[in-house]
This record gives sequence, structure tokens and C-alpha cells, in this order.
Amino acid sequence: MRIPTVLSWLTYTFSLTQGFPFEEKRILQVSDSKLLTVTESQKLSLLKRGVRFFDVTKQQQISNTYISHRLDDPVVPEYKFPLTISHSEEVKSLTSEIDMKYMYEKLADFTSFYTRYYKSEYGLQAAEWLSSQIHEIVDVLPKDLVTVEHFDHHDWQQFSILVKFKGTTSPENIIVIGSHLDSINLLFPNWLPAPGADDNGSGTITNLEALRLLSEHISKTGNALNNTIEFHFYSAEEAGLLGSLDVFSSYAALNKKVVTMLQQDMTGFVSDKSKEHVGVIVDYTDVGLTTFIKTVIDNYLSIPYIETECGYACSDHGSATKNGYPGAFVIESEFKLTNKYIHSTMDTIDKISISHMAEHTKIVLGTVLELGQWDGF
Ligand SMILES: *[C@@H]1O[C@H](CO)[C@@H](O)[C@H](O)[C@H]1NC(C)=O
Ligand SMILES: CC(=O)N[C@H]1CO[C@H](CO)[C@@H](O)[C@@H]1O
Ligand SMILES: [Zn+2]
Repeated sequence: MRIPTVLSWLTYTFSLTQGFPFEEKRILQVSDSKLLTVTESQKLSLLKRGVRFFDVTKQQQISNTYISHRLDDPVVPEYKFPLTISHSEEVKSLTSEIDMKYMYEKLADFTSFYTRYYKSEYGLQAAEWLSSQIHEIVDVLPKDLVTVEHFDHHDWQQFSILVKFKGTTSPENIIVIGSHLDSINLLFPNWLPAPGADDNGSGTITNLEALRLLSEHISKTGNALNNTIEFHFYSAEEAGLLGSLDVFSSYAALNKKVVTMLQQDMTGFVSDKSKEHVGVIVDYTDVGLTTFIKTVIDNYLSIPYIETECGYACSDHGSATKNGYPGAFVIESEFKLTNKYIHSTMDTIDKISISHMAEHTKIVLGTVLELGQWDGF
């Protein structure tokens, strides 16, 4: 007897229930070799069941004019990453300035939006608020050192935000630090609140604090780093990584050379303080880059890491990989111990450990300063 896989069962179920006839069809990639065509409401029920995917509707529509069902993703080049750290003093002096009070206040503000759902007016307002915070941080720097760009997605209003520090000697090498700014309430995304403190407000604020300290560092030295550093805050992650897919497919079309993409998503929940650790994701991530990230954790954090897996298309680093760029992801803990309140009204700030988020900020600062000055790409 052939045991049906979950996916063939899902495909079968969807062939029976066609959804509302007027609903827009979406094309979802649920594994390396499998596409599904579903309606918006079917897409939501998949999310509710915890199925993760890339929503490749836009990419498929573009590529279908050339080839049908393009599933062959570009191969990720094997870049050389440092095996040891070499900027210890610089990194430690910056991480000693991490300001947990600032992080708490910003997370409180960010989670006070009713929802950050990408199709809602609140979601747009949250993006605008974040953009104003970023401007406050970087506007003190000379204009030629940094730019802030609103990446317009055309099909929905909430934009992604790209902050770019152009490299001094090798600007073509791009190091991306990512997080997503949207949140979702899976029960009724259009109606119910979604504070999204951990998912994924925590990742956004973790990166905002790293951005603040990097800007201070650059302002002191008067120079950007050798390689380009970009902080990306993506719209619409919760709807099938729509925002980051849009950004990285446009980078690939422009032949940009992204040498690192490090994602921060869910950085603030600690289930057992006596065994506090971070979770290094080892499935669907780049081996060389992930090995380097472990070196950063060993050297700069006060807690250890545990290797863990999060499945196909589990966060925005997947969009980088899908476009031929090395991706890595560090989450708040071993996957089975992560926050169970996400995607609901209960994902609130009282369950968040700011000092744990600060540990994640150290990962970002270590990565940025070490790789920003690495000449091996
Ligand atoms: C990196 O930048 C520093 C400071 O601008 C410069 O002195 C150094 O030569 C650069 N390194 C490389 C490999 O270009
Ligand atoms: C991958 C991961 O654990 N990230 C969290 C934030 O968003 C994604 C998408 O909803 C979820 O899988 C996680 O809850
Ligand atoms: Zn989520």
C-alpha cells in the first residue's frame, strides 16, 4: 500500500474544494519540487495548519512568459568565510553599549499597532513608524555614507525598508541583515489584533538596535566598512515570504552579489532561563556561513547555541537562498521550545526577554563587523 504524503493529500483536498469562484488564485511553492495553485482563503487555511511556502505567484507570472513552471533555483556559490574572529575589541566595545531600555521602549511602540498585517492600513502605518525611527538613527550620518529606501511592492501598500551602507573598498560584496516588519493574526487577519511582539517584532527591534550601534560606530570612525552592509525590514513575510522574495528576485535580476543573508525572526522568548540558549538553524541554510555564525556566537555571546531545524521556507533567509544567495538564521531557541503564542492576540511584550534579544543583537554586530571587513569574498 502506498502511504499518501501530506502534500498529495493537500493537493487532493484542494482539487475537491475550489474555494470562492471569484477569488484570486495564488501559486505556492511548498517544497523544492512542488507547486500548488490555491485561492486566498485556501492559502490562509494552509498557514493555519502550519504549512510553510513561498508565494511565487508574481515570479511565476513573470517567468511563465519565458518558460513554464520554472522550479530550478540558481545554485548558491560557496564563498570563503573567516574561520576565526579578528575584530574582537571593536565588537566588544560596541556590544557593551547595547541599550535594553531603548529596545524595550521601541518594542512597546512597535507592538502597539493594532496589527501589522501587510494588507491593512495599520500595517502601512507600522512601516511608516519604523521608517521614521530608522531615519532618526541614520540621518546624523553624512548622506554619502548611508541611504534609506522604501521598496514598493505594487500589489500591496506596506513597503519594505532597505538601509544601505555602501562599502568603501568592495561595495559589490553585499552583507544583508534581515527581519520582517509585518505580523498576522491567523484566525481573522483582517479583523483581529496581532501585536506580534515575538513574531516578529523582536527580530525587527534586535536589528534596529544593531543598526543604531553600527551608525554610531561609523559616525565615530568617519568611514563605512569595506563591504556593503544592508539592513532589510521586509513586508509580508507571513503571507509566504512575499516581501523578501520580491526584494531578492529584483537583486538577482540586477546581478547583485549578496555574500551573506542573516535573518532575525523571533529573538525574545526564553522557555527555561536556567538553560538559556539560541537556536542555529541547520536546514535550508548555507553551511559555510552557518559555521561562521557559530564562531560569532562562541566568541561574543554569554549563552551557547543548539543546532535546530525549522523546515522549508520558514523565514526570509529562504528567499535569499532561492535566488542564489547564502542564508543563515538564528532563532530564540531550539525550535520545539519557541514561543507558542505567535500569530495570535497573545503574542505580547510581557512574554519577551529583552536581554535575550540583546544576545541576538550581539550576533548581528559580530557578523557585521567581522564580515564587513573580510576580504575573502
Ligand atoms: C578596508 O578598509 C580600510 C579602511 O578604509 C583600509 O585601510 C583597508 O585597506 C581596506 N581593506 C581592504 C582589503 O581593502
Ligand atoms: C521561522 C520562524 O520561526 N519564524 C517565526 C516568524 O515567522 C514565521 C512565519 O510565520 C514563523 O514560522 C515563525 O513563527
Ligand atoms: Zn509568523
